[in-house]
Amino acid sequence: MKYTIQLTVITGLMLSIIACSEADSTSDTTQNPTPSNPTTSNPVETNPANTSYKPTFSGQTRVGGVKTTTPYKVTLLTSSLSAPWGITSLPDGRLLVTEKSGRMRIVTAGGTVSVPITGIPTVNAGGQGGLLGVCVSPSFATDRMVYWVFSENVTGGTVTAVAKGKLAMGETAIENATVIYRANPAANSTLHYGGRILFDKTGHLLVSTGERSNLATRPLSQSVSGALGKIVRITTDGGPASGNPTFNGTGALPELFSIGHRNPQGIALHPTTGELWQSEHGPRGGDEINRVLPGANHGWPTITYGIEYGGQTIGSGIQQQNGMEQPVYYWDPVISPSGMTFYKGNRIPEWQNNLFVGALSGQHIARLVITNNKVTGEERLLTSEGQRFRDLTQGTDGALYAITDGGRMYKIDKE
Ligand SMILES: [Ca+2]
Repeated sequence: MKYTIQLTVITGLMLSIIACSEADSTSDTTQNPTPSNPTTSNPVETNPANTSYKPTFSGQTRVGGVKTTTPYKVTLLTSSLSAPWGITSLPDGRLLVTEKSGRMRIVTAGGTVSVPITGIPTVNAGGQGGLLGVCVSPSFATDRMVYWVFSENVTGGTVTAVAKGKLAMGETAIENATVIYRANPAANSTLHYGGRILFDKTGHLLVSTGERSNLATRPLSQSVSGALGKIVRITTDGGPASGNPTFNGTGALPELFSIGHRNPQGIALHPTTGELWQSEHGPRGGDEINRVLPGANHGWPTITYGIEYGGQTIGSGIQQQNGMEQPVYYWDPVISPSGMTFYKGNRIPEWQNNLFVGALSGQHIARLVITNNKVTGEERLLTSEGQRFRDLTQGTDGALYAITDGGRMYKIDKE
């Protein structure tokens, strides 16, 4: 089976088209492969693992590789963004993008980048912080409301904060920006903010927070009285949403949806089940994909498949414990999974309900085939671009749009 990737660079003029083809002897015999029955070959990861830990179940890591058979086209729309961090689709087909330093911009589906949008509260852009994830109201076409996550300076350090505001008609400003939620306690750290946000099916916000990456705050992932290392579910005014799970423990916060996370930088709702899925930066060898049900404890830092970056064991060095959820999938070595989305389009039918995850250190987009809540195939896309993929979304046109730390936005669509 041969397929062609065209890389089109658009800078007002079409400058170049680079075409390449690749022989794939493993897929020749399968016509119209379905997402639930991919033709798999050797795992895409070929480097040695960092640990000798064993997966809890078959298919929890290094599943067979798959290869997209539909010819698809990769278009570089722009290289002029500055450290974009979050991307979401607007109803008219344009993309709303955050930049780490504290700006938002609107990018057309053709790659034209707007002036910065003003009116956004100051962010602390040090370290891993800044203007982070973004989403818009389900009724954005009429209410024009934007919701975003950022790292905020507060007494005692910084917090992961959530704000909202209305995109003014001229699209050059956010009006009445208001901070609606802060993930306390503050920490003297500029790392592990989490930072993704989306609307669930009930009109409430799901937000991921990190454990702030120091040994003092790390255990707070397991504390129900603090909001670090959690998924929280809040109203559009920032209060705890109705129907949240109840966690046992003194001072349990009513906004908690799940606990035991390290640094979750990707969240998405499964297209058919509606359940929340999540990507999480783990320690060395312990990056995870999780299916996050309400009330769940995802284990950090008690259980993990990784070790400290210095090589030491974490905690008791255990990978399972009663009452703690197993990741659906993990990567060792890590790929640094960031923003992610399920593909719901019909442009490339074999991608239906697949999970696409941006990889930072991995410098690719991971395509995960998921069958009955298990990963059954893995592919690495855009590996030749040399980019740290920070976030991606599906456009209203059914294409995927991805942003990179290097300031690029790509469109990935049927040829
Ligand atoms: Ca975990």
